[in-house]
Amino acid sequence: MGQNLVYKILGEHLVEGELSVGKEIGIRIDQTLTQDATGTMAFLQFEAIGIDRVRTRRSVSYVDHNTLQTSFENPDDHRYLQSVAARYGVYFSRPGNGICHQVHLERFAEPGLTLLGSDSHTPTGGGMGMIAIGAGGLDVAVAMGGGAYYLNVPKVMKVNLTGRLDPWVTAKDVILEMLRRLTVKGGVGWIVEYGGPGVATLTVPERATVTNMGAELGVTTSVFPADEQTRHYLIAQGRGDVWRELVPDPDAEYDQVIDIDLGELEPLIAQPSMPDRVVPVRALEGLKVDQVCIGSCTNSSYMDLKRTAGILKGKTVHPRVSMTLSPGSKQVFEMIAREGDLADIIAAGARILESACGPCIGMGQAPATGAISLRTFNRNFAGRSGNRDDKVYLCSPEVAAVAAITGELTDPRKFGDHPPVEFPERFIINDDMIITPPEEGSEVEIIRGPNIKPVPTKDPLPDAFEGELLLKVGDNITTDHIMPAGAKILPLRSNIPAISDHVFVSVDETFPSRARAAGGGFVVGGVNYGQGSSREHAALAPMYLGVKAVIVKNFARIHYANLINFGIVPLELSDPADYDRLNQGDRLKVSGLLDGLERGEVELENLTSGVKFKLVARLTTRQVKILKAGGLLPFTRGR
Ligand code: MIC
Ligand code: SF4
Repeated sequence: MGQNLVYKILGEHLVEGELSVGKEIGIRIDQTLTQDATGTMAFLQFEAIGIDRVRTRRSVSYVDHNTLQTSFENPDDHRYLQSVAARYGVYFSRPGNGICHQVHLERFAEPGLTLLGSDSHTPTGGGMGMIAIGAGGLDVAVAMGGGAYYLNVPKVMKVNLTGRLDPWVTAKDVILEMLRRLTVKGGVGWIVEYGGPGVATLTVPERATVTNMGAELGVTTSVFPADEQTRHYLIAQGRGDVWRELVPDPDAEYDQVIDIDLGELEPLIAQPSMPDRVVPVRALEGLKVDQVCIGSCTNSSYMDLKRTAGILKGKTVHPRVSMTLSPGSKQVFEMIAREGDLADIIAAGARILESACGPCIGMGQAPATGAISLRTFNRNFAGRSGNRDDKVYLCSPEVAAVAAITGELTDPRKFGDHPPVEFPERFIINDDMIITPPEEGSEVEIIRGPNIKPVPTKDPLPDAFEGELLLKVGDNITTDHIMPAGAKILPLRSNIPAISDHVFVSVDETFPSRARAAGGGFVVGGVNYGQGSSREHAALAPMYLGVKAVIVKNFARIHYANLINFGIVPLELSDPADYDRLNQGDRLKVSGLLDGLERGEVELENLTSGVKFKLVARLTTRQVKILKAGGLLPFTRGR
């Protein structure tokens, strides 16, 4: 039986376990990436583990999220990150150099390697033929220390691409089509491998748009083969030497195969406020648009911005519309500047922002009350833009740019000729904004600002605990609900006591004070609980408030691991109907944990109603040990 690409790369990196679906394996991590919003915590944890130098082939620390400096916290964190990188042997990408995923793809990604990143969109690297996975900061800290990364072997879905995209139809439409078919929970437990003759028609940055937004499907990661397109891109990046061909065996097996004919796709758009609410653009034509934001790790590559410029050239942004542009990297920014495209974009009236995440994470550019905002990003979760009642739509740069001119959602195919853009033979290569760490870092002083507080830890797990059901929520709760981001809260990422005042505030403002008053308790939720980002603060801060267990119908992958890493017991309802037998304010007791977690079943008693039932604990032996130790940090230190 032939091997698929996913198992080939996993197999080359296997250090523990066997490649059989559902089984836990440990894999060696070649590269890591961190960013400033998750990185400060990750490096504090790395320091706490107590290893003298990173043991990966390459670790890169990026500053791209918390770039708005309204007070001292963010710049202090940047200084900490720069000094800690030099101390421990990590490459440091300075603020201004661009969004981690875009820069990593350009300068560091290599076919066949593994990459673990403390950001859920790390799978962008799958566009380069690597197994690139998003994880919590603590998992990345362990990997930086040379530890394996553990995951349950996912099933592999082949997406067989045929045909070729029509003009005005883009890679964004490929992933929106995937979201339309599979939904935001459809990918949990899967890796997607793209294949088929259509693959050869997509450039590496286009593939990266697709793998990037695979995160929104809930998949562990997505991967494309490394082929002639990959070689061409690497040569254009001056890195042709790292190319190697990587394709599945001709008789490779998959757990499922689905087909997408690229030639049948049309421009698509995701409606508020979930990335899977996808419809054809033509179905919403005429919708008045107030804001257009182009950028993010999904859609701010060279070609994306060249096409945007081609559409805007000689025109003016519609009077109703406020348009912003955030180039994905300094490389892209410099190239469109030198080639004159930036001038066309400025002349059209776009507001030029720095090369960073910006509006995608609510770092400015919140839409006005009731405004319709069209963004080329990957997430439109309610309130993420900074406005609780926002109406954010997700689409391609082409759809966004055309709407910026017409002031309303327009099928771009009616706009005229698709701007002709050539893929560059050579990108501008200048890595001066990436600081190489010194050979020997032990003398480097680590600079800490006053907002940087130690990582809180937890005691070992008791056999039973009781407490109040503090909050009951529904399906598809995101980490943006649990631990909101945005310009006001992000500066507290390195201060858990302070950030914990914001847990669940967009769902219930009283949550933090009630949790504190009750001395902690339980949270109950529905399906796909914790989807979205990798931010471990969505586990750490509730842990700090005393949340002991989260009981839901099922979990999203990264958040599930983060809960375990911080000693919060993740439990599933064995019968989804039990959800209705739990009410906010009930007093609950979970018992028999020490044995029960190993057996996979614990008992829950609702002390308010007198009802008892079983809860499922879906944990590997290793995860049980971590929970018993009080989390991954005490567990790792203990070893
Ligand atoms: C996001 O897109 O939600 C973020 C901000 O990049 C997060 C990481 C974070 O919360 O810092 C992610 O995707 O993991
Ligand atoms: Fe940054 Fe947005 Fe990408 Fe997250 S999704 S890394 S916030 S650009």
